[in-house]
Amino acid sequence: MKTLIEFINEKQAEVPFATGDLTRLLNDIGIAAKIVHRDVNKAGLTNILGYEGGMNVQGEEQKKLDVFANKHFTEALQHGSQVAAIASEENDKIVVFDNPNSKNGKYVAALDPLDGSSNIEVNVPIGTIFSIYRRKSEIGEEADENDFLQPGREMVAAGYVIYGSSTMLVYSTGNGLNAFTYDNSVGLFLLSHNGMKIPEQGGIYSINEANYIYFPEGVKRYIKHCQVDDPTTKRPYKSRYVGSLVSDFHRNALVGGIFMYPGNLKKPLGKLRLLYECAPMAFLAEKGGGKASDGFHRILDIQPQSIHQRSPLFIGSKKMVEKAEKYMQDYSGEFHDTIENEGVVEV
Ligand code: P6P
Repeated sequence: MKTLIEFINEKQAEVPFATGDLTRLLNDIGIAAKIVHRDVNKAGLTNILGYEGGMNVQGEEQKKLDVFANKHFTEALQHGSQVAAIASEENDKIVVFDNPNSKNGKYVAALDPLDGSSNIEVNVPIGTIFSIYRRKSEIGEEADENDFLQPGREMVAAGYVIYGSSTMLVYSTGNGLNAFTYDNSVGLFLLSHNGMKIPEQGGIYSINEANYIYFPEGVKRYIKHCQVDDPTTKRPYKSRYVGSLVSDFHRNALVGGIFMYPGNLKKPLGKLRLLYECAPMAFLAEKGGGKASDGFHRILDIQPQSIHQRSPLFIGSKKMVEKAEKYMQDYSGEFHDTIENEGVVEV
């Protein structure tokens, strides 16, 4: 079995002029993941469940584990000094690391430290999402918000940790998608899926149908397309919805499927955040042969206007995303202009 570090070092050897900074950065993320795994895994036994008492930029009450995860991933990235600043779901503004070494960091990181934290109390899988960009500001200077306002295609690495029946770290540095399963007995992430490929077609659709009456017509018709009884196209598909992006994505990445969090008439850009949820998952989807769009625009081509900007998300098996996009274009074309008026700019 190959450890995460052995694998990263091996891959670094394949990348010309790799300096090892990204390797150290990914190693630091692996360490923070182990710390969060330890406490997520025994959350029921320790005083780590419940509310921290604060409110994050999402207007959501912060869970103790949200703050705990944010602290450990932030410290891991600051300690490593490859990262000059981070943007996090849990922080209103970017956090610029002002220690001398971090100012020389080549990268910035966008984080959702603990996505799906509302599921913690009921033992449903939750996850950490991270993405790494080369900074645009001068090395040696303090990083700034512009370092984060890059289209997702500029990402140099992205990944997620899923704290589920097993804890797994899935990441890509641009060449394929690889997954490591945490072995508690040795305290190591071991390579379990080398070169994950997202099936082009799947049999699962994943969407919160409680919002059905507000969905665009194209989404309503695509849902009905999934439910049609047509064995020749293996429909009806199964409906599966965990309510945790990382978990819903991970299942579809392994067995095929589509996850949708569309915009609706009340919230045209939906709920999910472009920078630290949609873009990293889109990067991973594409590296695994899948697809990700907002119904009209490739997620990785959208130019973020702000670090907490929202985006509709259709992600997973390529053919299923393309089918959903076709329904959006045929029945909800007006939505294209609506979301561009909300600030969606494709570059
Ligand atoms: P809803 C979790 O709160 C999250 O940010 C994602 O992980 C998940 O996909 C989505 O929100 C679930 O939202 O509105 O269906 O509860």
